[in-house]
Amino acid sequence: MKVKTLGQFIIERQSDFPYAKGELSRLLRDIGIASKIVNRAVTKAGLIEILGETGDTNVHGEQVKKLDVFANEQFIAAFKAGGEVCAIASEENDDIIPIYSDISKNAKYVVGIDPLDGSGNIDVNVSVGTIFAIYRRKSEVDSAGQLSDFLQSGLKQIAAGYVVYGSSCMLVYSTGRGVNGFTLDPSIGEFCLSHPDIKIPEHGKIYSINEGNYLRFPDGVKKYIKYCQEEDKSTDRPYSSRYIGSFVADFHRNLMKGGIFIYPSTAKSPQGKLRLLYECHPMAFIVEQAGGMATDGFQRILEKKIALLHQRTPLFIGSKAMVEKAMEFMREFSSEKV
Ligand code: P6P
Repeated sequence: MKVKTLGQFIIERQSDFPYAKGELSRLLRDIGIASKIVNRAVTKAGLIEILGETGDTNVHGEQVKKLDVFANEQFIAAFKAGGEVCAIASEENDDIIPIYSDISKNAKYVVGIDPLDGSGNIDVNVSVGTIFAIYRRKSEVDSAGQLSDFLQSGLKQIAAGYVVYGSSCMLVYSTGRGVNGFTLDPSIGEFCLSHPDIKIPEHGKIYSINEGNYLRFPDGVKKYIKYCQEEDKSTDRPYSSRYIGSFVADFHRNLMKGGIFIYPSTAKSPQGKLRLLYECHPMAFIVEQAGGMATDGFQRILEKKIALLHQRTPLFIGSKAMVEKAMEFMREFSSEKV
């Protein structure tokens, strides 16, 4: 098969954006560059003394791993050097990172990013990932971006994607015209188109949820889990339970094979654990572009109101028929609105 690099693909698809003068293309290129640098560090993490903890905790009170810090620095540096971004909202930073310089004074975009999701798994060699959401700024150009540029509906995303640092390094993104996956070919240092026009199967046989929290789940979630475990050959049940504890890896597997990932509200996390801006919005954008569905159990993720930078939300995401079934149980047994 003729190799098509990410750069060639972006230029080929540039005609999809007649009004864009290449800014989005350059922004996606910048993300690709930072991802390659992070991948190199992730694959060597055990060897270059970058493991272990910095001893700091991030805004969510979680132990910060050195690779978290490194990944965050790489993406921030790439966006600053690329000149297309006027502000960044990162899972690793309490507040937004405004960007204003000679090369970014006409920057049109802001980026929400989780630079290294699942970082608790780094030391045990489980796949981790980067998740990003790209919005057009609302504030005037020729100034740094502002908080209001990030508090937009998920429907306003102009692009979203993720990188999974696993058995191979894959970049999967959408600009609203389908979902395409690129695999890094280390021999040439390029992301090459490997999964054109990704579609998630309407039905799947995998459910992904941390059943350790079972006793604290809403009744609708408990009922859905039992539904997944019942014997019913006509609907391919019982399903298989697959949960790595690394959202990007769990999401990617289900996108490829079909399945549902659920992180519901629990007693410990009444609003769920995952963040709306830079985890749920981008993954909801992607899954819908691939024919799937993403809700908080009651409402479409992309239509939820966002009021806080690090706002959390319960998340039900994956194959459309499975998310719809789970929502039936939520309506019947957990009618409270989240
Ligand atoms: P739990 C990793 O810390 C993360 O943010 C996601 O990548 C993952 O899906 C989730 O938390 C796992 O959380 O509570 O099941 O360990």
